[in-house]
Amino acid sequence: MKFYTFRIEPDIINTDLTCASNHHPSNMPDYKVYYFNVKALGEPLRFLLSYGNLPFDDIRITREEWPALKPTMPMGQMPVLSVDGKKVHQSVAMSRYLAKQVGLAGADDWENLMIDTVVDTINDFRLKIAVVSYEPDDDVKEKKLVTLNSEVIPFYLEKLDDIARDNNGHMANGKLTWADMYFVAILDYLNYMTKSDLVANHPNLQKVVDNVTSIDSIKNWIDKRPQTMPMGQMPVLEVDGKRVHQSLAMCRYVAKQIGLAGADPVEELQIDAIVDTINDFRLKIAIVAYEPDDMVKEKKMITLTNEVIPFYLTKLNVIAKENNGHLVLGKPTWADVYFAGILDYLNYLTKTDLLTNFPQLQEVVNKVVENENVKAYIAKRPVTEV
Ligand SMILES: N[C@@H](CCC(=O)N[C@@H](CS)C(=O)NCC(=O)O)C(=O)O
Repeated sequence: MKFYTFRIEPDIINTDLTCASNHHPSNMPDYKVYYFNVKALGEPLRFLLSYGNLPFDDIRITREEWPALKPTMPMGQMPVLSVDGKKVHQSVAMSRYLAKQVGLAGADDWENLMIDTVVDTINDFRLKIAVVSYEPDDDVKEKKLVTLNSEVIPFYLEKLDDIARDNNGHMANGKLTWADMYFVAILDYLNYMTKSDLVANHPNLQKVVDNVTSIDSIKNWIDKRPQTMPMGQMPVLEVDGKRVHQSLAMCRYVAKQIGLAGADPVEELQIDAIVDTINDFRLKIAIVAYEPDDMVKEKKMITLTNEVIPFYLTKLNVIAKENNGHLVLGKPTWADVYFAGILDYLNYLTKTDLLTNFPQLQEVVNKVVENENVKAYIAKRPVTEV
């Protein structure tokens, strides 16, 4: 029999889209986990590899990198596990495989069936939560949340808690298996989507969590794993150990600490309106800059360059003129700092010097970067492309 191997520029994109599976891992395989910088579906793989003390590259892909990498993944999704360079997918299938490598599979077909039934149930539960959590229409979501919270969640938790009780603090077979790892690894994601602590009133499920998190290798992994962000995204500001997110909310807060917020609610509103306008502008640029389809991008670029950019810059330039070289209230506010701070990024995205023909806006930026403290920060900050 002849096996055909299809490869797309393996040296460049480092992927192996082998159709016939004649690939067998070595005795000490080189493992790589590809996923976003969140726990979610990637965490069971990281738990299992850590449990077995199997070294792995924990590759975390940013949203910006993803469009280019997507076509190199077997089904255009992650998590993906690379075993000696062979990329495999499907988080549950990969977990089942890794469990065999680290001694957490069942001892026979029956035990494996018990594990599979509970893992598939956890996954049904996850999907029922996700369908509501990711519902884009607020009214529909509100309705769906009622059923989720009053029926679906209690039903699953009660059943799963009974299973954990009957299995002595485990999810199957009365002993530690990958079903326990899967449940505990994915629990943070379920808690995040439901904005709750799902095991709080389910002592047997809490016991499963305790059993897994008290294993030394898991404890080590939890201690050393990257702290993922409240929304899996950055920037994040840490204030006395408390992490907060959303760049505008954080800037608004910091502005209050340094006297650059408005003097009263009306002034605050005026600042917010300008900052939100700058952000609308940024998003309109980003949507074109990150468009993955070249033809579409070219078309969008025409409107962006001929209409959107001149419209925003002309408006903002008039505002800067009326406000004496500031963006609002005729005095320094965090709107000026926000604009000056984000300008390099906008120039990078548009591959231009946006302010060339907008002297009043340039004056806003000059005033910010000539501030002694800002100047000192710029002089010492790391040099980056963006
Ligand atoms: N059934 C798959 C689902 C994988 C999946 O939904 N991956 C999502 C992230 S959790 C993804 O890659 N989304 C990005 C995309 O589809 O472009 C699994 O369990 O691995």
